[in-house]
Amino acid sequence: MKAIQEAGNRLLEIAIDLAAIGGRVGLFPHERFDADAIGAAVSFSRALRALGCETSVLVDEAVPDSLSHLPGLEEIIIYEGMEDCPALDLAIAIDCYDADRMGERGACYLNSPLRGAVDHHVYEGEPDMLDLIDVSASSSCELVFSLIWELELQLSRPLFDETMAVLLLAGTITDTGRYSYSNTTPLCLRQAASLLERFRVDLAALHHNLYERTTVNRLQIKGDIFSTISSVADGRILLAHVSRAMLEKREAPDDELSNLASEIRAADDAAAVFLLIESENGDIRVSIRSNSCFDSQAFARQFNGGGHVKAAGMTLQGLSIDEAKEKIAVEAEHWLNICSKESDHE
Ligand SMILES: [Mn+2]
Repeated sequence: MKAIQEAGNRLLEIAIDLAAIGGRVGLFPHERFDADAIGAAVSFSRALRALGCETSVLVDEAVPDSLSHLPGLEEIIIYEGMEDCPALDLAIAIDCYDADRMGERGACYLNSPLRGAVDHHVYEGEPDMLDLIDVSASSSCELVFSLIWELELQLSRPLFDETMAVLLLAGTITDTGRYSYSNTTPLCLRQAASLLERFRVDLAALHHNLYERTTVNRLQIKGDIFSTISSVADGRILLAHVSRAMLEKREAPDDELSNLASEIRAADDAAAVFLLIESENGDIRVSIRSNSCFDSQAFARQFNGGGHVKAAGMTLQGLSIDEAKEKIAVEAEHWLNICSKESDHE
């Protein structure tokens, strides 16, 4: 806990020092950013800019339609190559902790003399001096809220604004499944209360945009995906997939599909759920959701993926969807047997 606090304090000290000289800070949310990654990045960017830093939020791709309702996203820069890489004094990975999850932008991140992170994913190895990684935090937005709150206290001036309020709520709401997953913390609920006290946020509209708004195509692709669900291990492992052909038929984009993995997890007896999404380049992205003893993050790590205990992701290359399913089914059943035995002994 102390190490986490120290990393946060160091990050703030450097930000305050840089602000005094108009220093340049780059924020790097993970590739295929979600509401938490972009919400945390843009909120922190706004706060640092209010302090006096020059800031840039660099992303890989345009804002997906599903997040276009969020405010403040005009400032993000879509990175296409090193010519888009500004000279930086400090680069901060957001909702990830190293260049591996940044695609091409990794080169720009690594180019900065000082590098840090704000993240809540399970990590390997030792965090660096400026890596604020707290796996007990609900979201990166929770961590960014705490950083901005601390800056307000230290500098005795308001820094939060209405845009940040919506962004920080959006990130925490989605990462906690509307404050319903086991990662929901008392702190993130207090933070939500504080934002609602200070700013006018249309919570109903935000929830509608994040959870209810849909299109006929999306409903159809959801039906298509659910109809592919197959089960192994007596229904304790569920697998579903979506191929490019399925997406093309419905003219549906492939963002936000990982939410469907969470929906599948609600099936009675499901201990582990795998949703396989075929990427444009043929790679298969796998969203993993689990209940019970199944550790999604540890499972994903053996395929170079990562995430959290109950929600993780990984990418498989050089396999067809069927081959990938087969491989995962065998491996997952093995894992489930081991962890079920271990938890029986406890
Ligand atoms: Mn997150």
